[in-house]
Amino acid sequence: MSRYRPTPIAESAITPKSLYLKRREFIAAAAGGVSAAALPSIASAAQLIQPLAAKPSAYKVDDKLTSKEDVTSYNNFYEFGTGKEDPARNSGSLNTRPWTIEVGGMVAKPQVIDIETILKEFPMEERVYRMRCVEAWSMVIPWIGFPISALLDRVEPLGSAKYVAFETLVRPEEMQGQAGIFQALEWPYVEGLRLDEARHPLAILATGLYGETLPNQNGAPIRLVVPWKYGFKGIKSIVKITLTDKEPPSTWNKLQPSEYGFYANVNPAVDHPRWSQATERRIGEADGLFGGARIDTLPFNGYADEVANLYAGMDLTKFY
Ligand SMILES: Nc1nc2c(c(=O)[nH]1)N[C@H]1C(S)=C(S)[C@@H](COP(=O)(O)O)O[C@H]1N2
Ligand SMILES: [Mo]
Repeated sequence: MSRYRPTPIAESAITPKSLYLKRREFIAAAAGGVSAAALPSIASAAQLIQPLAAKPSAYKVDDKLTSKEDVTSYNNFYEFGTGKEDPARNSGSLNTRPWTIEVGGMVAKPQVIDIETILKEFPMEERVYRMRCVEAWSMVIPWIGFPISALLDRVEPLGSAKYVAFETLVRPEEMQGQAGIFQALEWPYVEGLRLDEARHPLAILATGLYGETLPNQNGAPIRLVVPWKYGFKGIKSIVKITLTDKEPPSTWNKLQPSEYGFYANVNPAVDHPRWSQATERRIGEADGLFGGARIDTLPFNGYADEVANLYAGMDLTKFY
């Protein structure tokens, strides 16, 4: 395949700078040599994973699927620790029932919707999407979900609403990354989209993958998937959605605005200040020195035909 490239980057090059600086500060402050990596231990409960029926959809890609094993064991979910294996190891403690999402703000019909209602009333589809993390690794994931648009229709956004804000759960008793002295991020994890981006048919709320409900490490019971944007936009374990007229805060943008923009559209032409975005490491594929083949990154992650018109007038050689 012409997209393959033999240009590996070191894993050590991709830890966000502010994070290792914070970690160093923490180590300096901690008396008695407490390890910053040591998270408080929380008893693990069984995960609630069930078969989830979904209609096949026209949304698929030619790329080979990433194995379920890789999709569910190599994750970013800092509420459970900052290591790639931490979420799978630590997220069994999260109780995903009962679970509600509060949908409000600039809407005619604010409501609290139970996850069981969502699973019953929104028709689930399988969507095979590429997922491109800003750290330059990628996967191909068979999600199950439904367009965010369907949920928005239910609450009837007012004409004044221009953005959609999302929030993850805060529950340190069950999320050990929120519990210790070292806190990697400010909680809750927050994200946002422009209303027209959220209304795009590719933007979904995912409730499952590989034919089953979501494992906790992937954002159970419901998370955002916006395949043309860097992975950090795909906020997990959502409890609140708010329609607003102002650009909502975004966790990584707040932490390091020079490195993570609000839009965060996948763009091989605009490098991260500390590494190239021209290529990516496809997890699980042969030949890569760091466990994944190097392939070219595509504009809008390969979804330019569908979404580029959302950004007409924006200079796509610029960082946003
Ligand atoms: N709440 C929350 N959502 C999150 C994150 C996080 O740390 N917390 N990490 C983000 C990042 S950086 C990526 S790449 C994706 C990873 O999704 P996956 O683990 O299902 O592949 O989740 C995103 N959503
Ligand atoms: Mo990411």
